Amino acid sequence: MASLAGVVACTDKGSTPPAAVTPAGGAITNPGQGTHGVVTHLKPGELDTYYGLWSGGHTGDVRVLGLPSGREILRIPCFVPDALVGWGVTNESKKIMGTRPDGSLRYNVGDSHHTHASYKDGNYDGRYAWINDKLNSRLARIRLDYFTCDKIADLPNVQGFHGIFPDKRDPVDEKINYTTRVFCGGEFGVPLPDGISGGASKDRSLFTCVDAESMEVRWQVVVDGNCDLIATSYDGKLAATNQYNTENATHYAEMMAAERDACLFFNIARIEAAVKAGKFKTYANSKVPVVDGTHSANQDPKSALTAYVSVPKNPHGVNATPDQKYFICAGKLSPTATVIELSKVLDWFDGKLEKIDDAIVAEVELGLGPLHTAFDDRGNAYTTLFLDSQVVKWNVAAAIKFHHGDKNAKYVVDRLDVHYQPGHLNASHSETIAPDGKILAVGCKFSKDRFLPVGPLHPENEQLIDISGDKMVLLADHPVRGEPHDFIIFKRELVRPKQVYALDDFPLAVKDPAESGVFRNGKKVTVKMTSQAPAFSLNEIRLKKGDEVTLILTNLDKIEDLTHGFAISRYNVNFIVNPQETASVSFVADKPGVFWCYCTHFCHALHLEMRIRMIVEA
Ligand code: CUK
Ligand code: CUA
Ligand code: CA
Repeated sequence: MASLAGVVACTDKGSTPPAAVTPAGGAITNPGQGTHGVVTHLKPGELDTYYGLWSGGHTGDVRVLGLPSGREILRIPCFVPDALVGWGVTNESKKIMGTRPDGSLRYNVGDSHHTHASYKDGNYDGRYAWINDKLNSRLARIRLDYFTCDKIADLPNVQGFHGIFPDKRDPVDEKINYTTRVFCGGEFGVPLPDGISGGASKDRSLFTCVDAESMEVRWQVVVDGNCDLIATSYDGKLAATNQYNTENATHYAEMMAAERDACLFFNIARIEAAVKAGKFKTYANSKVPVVDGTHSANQDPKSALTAYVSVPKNPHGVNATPDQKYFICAGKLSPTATVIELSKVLDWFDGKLEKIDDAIVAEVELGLGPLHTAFDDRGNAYTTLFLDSQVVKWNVAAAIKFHHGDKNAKYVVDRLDVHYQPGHLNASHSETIAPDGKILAVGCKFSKDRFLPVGPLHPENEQLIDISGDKMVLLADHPVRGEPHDFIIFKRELVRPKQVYALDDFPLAVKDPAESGVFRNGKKVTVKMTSQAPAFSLNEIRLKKGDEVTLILTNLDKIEDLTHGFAISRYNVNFIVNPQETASVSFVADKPGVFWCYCTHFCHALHLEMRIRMIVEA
């Protein structure tokens, strides 16, 4: 009953801090802690103060969490079919996901890692979020007005598409102070049909730019070594990726051969100009312009598209500090974090800094296995230490002082054990100009003994940490289905989701029950139908064996939360229509007989009675 202590202590609405917050679970404490303001246990009916967008990992979706409670509110399917909403079942969702010539889904598995949202004026603007599919090199966009996936882009020429980050503004046009591009890091080298700048058959990784609005692939950059995670600068001028495989190796042992790898910078305005000027090539399988970002082609700083900053062995995450000045590249195989000053990188591109490595303003020891870094509003960074199973809080300014010889500069502020082996972490509005320094979520890869045992597959353990004080305080454990990797946290005021669709947004909408019917054109049959609780507009659907059927269903109910489902027994059809939404499915009526079609979403006292028959004549 230890957790009850947490319940009793948390009687507050969150506006004024309670006298003492007992961490959920009771047993986890950080001795010597005083008052902290984060309440994880909400009273029934209370709403969370933050949204969390969580990558879904193997399920290829985005999970929406309420924070600080950690309650999962929604899953937004993107890359993998979803039986609740009929994602991968309806024609509309299949069109977004992509199909083969026979109409089946091109892919029905995924592996999503990174989710990030669109920016305006350096902060989230609540328009879009994006998520990657590492497995099949796809980028999905979520529109945050409906919390649905509306477009998926396929990246050509790459495998192992890993990191993503939206730009935060345009590098040239003063007026464009919001996200217009999403940058994507291709991790695995693949053979390019006819090479670039020599070495025809050498495997290559590419950095890809996708247009945030159209979701078309705008351009790509061939690089030496690999791409991995991505960071973008607040002025829109720079993007960077950490490189752990500057060796261009195909086996892990060789990937660790070099003592230092790189953080690779991209000069966005110059790349755009090169593409405009026609200085690119294309490969047979796509029309996407590909520019040359290799070392040898970018020796002259004044014309270089890329700059390779040397960082210690096999680095992992790269993150932008909220003061807009630095990128921090975590060491992974090195116990260090490297702080790179962005104005100096720009100086190098202008010919004003002689050596690009002089852009490094600190390289400090943090602990074993540093992976990812988040930020508060007080100049502190929080880095996960995978091997040490810790989060280390460190002060960036003090680290720079220490690096420059001030050995009294104590840059490590605090350490906290987490459970266990953390990968990503993120704090509220961490990578924006407006971090609020309140809560930090940590994605622990191993949960071991933290939850009831359930056989060989353990959940991961997402831990919540209060970072509002000097010391970090562990607040809660949450089991999550594997393997989210990454997430962002933002204030709930940022989005105002719509709860009812607009009929006119659907070209196929059946706007009046009187339009319902079975319309035949030879073998092609269109079924038009509406739903209004507790009935569908047709009592039966009569078909002939072999008919090629498209069934269109519009939900005419206008009330929030009044969703209907439509499932056809033994026909592999099940999807939902939300209020004022239209969806369609196509199938061949290949089995004669009588098949019940019924509402699968509890909508009304007569929900069970909401069913009709489909009669397929032999
Ligand atoms: S990678 Cu998973 S812990 Cu895919 Cu973002 Cu670092
Ligand atoms: Cu309509 Cu249940
Ligand atoms: Ca390496």
